[in-house]
Amino acid sequence: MPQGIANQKMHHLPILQHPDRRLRIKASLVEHFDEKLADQAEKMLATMYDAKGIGLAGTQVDFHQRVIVIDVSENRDSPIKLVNPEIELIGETVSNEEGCLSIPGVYDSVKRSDRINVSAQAIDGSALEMEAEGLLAICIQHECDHLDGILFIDHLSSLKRKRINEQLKKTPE
Ligand code: K1U
Ligand code: ZN
Repeated sequence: MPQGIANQKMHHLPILQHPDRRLRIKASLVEHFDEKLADQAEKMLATMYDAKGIGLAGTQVDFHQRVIVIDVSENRDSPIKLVNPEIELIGETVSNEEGCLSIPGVYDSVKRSDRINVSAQAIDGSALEMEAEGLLAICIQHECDHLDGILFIDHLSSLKRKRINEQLKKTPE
């Protein structure tokens, strides 16, 4: 089986890989809450679980509308779907190791707020408010960054980013 098809089956939706320019597109607000949107969110969850991630943003699967999916639970049985999320930072700044399904094999510490307020919409368009802390808060910030075309490596020093990009150029796909 050709490599591309095998990957697609394994992950349901193909995940864009840095430095793909489509990862830099700013996602649009979702305006239509329909079956198509619900189906897209389900596919994103399946893709995230298959890829063993704790989150996934629409941007990463070339869907440029403001949808993110997350599951930070140990049993992988607590999916969260957020549409048009907005966050308010209300915690302390902490350093945490992050990774990204669009930059496999790269992990580094990023400073983020350990507590946030989230205003969003559910997949049916109803309003949703929540407070998040710890890994969930960090993951939501990482995914919201994706919706604005920002990658976690953008939070690192330019020297670190340069080293990572040089390393990625050398690594065969
Ligand atoms: O958006 C993504 O690329 C998914 C990403 C989310 C994320 C991981 C870590 C901190 C913040 C956000 C991943 O799921 S990367 C793979 C992963 O499961 C992981 C990596 C490092 C620490 C914890 C989990
Ligand atoms: Zn990511």
